[in-house]
This record gives sequence, C-alpha cells and structure tokens, in this order.
Amino acid sequence: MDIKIALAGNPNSGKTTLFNALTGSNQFVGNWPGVTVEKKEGKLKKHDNVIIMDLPGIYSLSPYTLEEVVARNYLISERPDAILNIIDGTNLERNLYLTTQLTELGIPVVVAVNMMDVVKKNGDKINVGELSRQLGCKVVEISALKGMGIMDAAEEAVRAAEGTKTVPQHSFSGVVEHAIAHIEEAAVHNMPLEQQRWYAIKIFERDEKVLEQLKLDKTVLAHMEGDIKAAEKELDDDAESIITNERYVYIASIIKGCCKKKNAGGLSVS
Ligand code: BGO
Repeated sequence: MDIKIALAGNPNSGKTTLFNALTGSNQFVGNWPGVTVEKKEGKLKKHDNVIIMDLPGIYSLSPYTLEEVVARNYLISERPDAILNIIDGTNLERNLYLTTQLTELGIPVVVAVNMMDVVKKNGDKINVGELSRQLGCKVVEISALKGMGIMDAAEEAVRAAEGTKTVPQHSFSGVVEHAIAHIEEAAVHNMPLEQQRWYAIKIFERDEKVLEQLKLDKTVLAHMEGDIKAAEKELDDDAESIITNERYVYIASIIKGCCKKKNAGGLSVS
C-alpha cells in the first residue's frame, strides 16, 4: 500500500525547492476540491510506493485563511501517514509556531530544518538533538537548495509513517490543561486517542470550523464553556490568545535550549 507523506511549512521555508528535489519530474498538479488553491503531489524518487503531498504554505492551523483551511482539512480528514515539516533554520521562532500545532495532530512528524547552509555561513548553531528531544519528534538538518540531507529527511518520514502514532508532549499551563482534560472527557472521548488532544485544544479556542464539524450537544457545550471561561478569568485573556501566547512561551524556551546565534545581542555588521 502507498505511504502518504504531507509536506507542510511556512511560505518561503523552501517547501517548493524541497518538493521538486524529492520528486523530480514525477509530479501531478491539480486543485484542492472546490477551491483554486494549487494541489501538487509526487512520488518520492526511488520509492515508488511513497507519495509526497505538497500542502499550501501556512503559518498556522487556524481557520482564517483558505490555505490554512485546505491544509488542515487535508490533515484531519485524510490523515496522511506522516508529516514532513520543513522549517527555516534562520527563522526558527516564527516557523516553530506551526510545528507546535502539527505535533498535536497525532500524526507522526519529522522536522526538516532547512537553510542550514545559511545558518552555518552565519556561524550560528542549532542543537538538533535537543530540538528533537524538546519537540518529541525526529529532526534532520537539510539544505533544500544544495540537496543536503533531503533524502535522509524523507526516509525518516517514511520510517515515522511505519512507526506508532505519536502522542503530543507539550503541556499548557495548569488551568488550560484542566479545561482541556474536561473537554476531552466531555466531547471527544469517542475519537481515536491520538486525535483527542488537537480537537480539545480547538474546542478550547472556540474554533468555529471544528465546532461546526462536531455538532456538539448544547448541554455539553455549556459545560465546557464554564471551564473555558474559568481559564480566561484566571489568565485574564481570551482563550485563543491564551493558547497563542503559551505556544510562544514554549517556543522561546525551546530556542533558548537549542540555538546559539553568533551575533546574539551584538551589533550586526551588515
Ligand atoms: C529564491 N538554502 C538557501 N540558501 N536558500 C534556499 C534553501 C536552502 O536550503 N531552500 C530554499 N531556498 P521556496 P516556499 C530566491 O527564490 O522553495 C531559497 O515558498 C530568488 N528567487 O531558492 O520557493 C529558494 O515554497 C532570488 O529563493 O519556498 C527561494 O516554501 C534571490 O529560499 C527561497 C534569492 O524557497 C524560498 C532567492 C528569484
């Protein structure tokens, strides 16, 4: 049976360069159903049974842009066997925002840190072992432009696809976790275990697309709303911003433990 790997990343992360390098001329181009967003898929070179699905470039899995909706609909309804998440190594903070969401989906993720030629040229250092430990998934250094590490990254994704489903590692603050646990129990306990957390977080954020899809009972909704409001009161913010802020705090702690910038704190000479 074919193995499906979704290629996900921010715009400008090098996704097109990587997709072309991995698939060569073996590509099929169309549109995502019902929308004019381009859909590309291709066979991984030398692996006839591995399909790489190129998702639109996105910054987040929120429900606000057509590209985000297309990408997340594909991920949550088709559930590819693995996600190859390409991130720009020169811009980790912004790129990891999507990564923290992808690793919550319960689909195995491999992170490919791209632009390593530039990172190295700048004299910066990324400790990929530590990054991998923090994110709870395999991390591979690549340069899509130079073709460095790209087959390793794709083959790691194939291995991840064949392995067990991941359960997310990162925890939000106590009051948010409390609400998420209640939501899991009240609304999504019938779903496969690895999918529950992503849905519970989206319900906490009052994500309209997910609420529309799940068509939850009014009393269940009211019960969960109590937990969400309690978290909002305690943290003095709205639920969606709470999750966003906590993701950035988490990312800052990851970066602190994994990255050394040569010119950090100093003046740039360019
Ligand atoms: C231009 N290293 C370096 N140095 N550059 C890379 C790498 C890498 O590993 N990977 C990609 N790039 P896309 P999305 C460009 O097009 O694949 C470069 O949006 C230019 N173009 O070559 O398009 C890649 O699909 C003129 O750069 O990304 C591209 O994710 C001057 O990153 C850019 C300089 O890659 C985005 C660069 C006319």
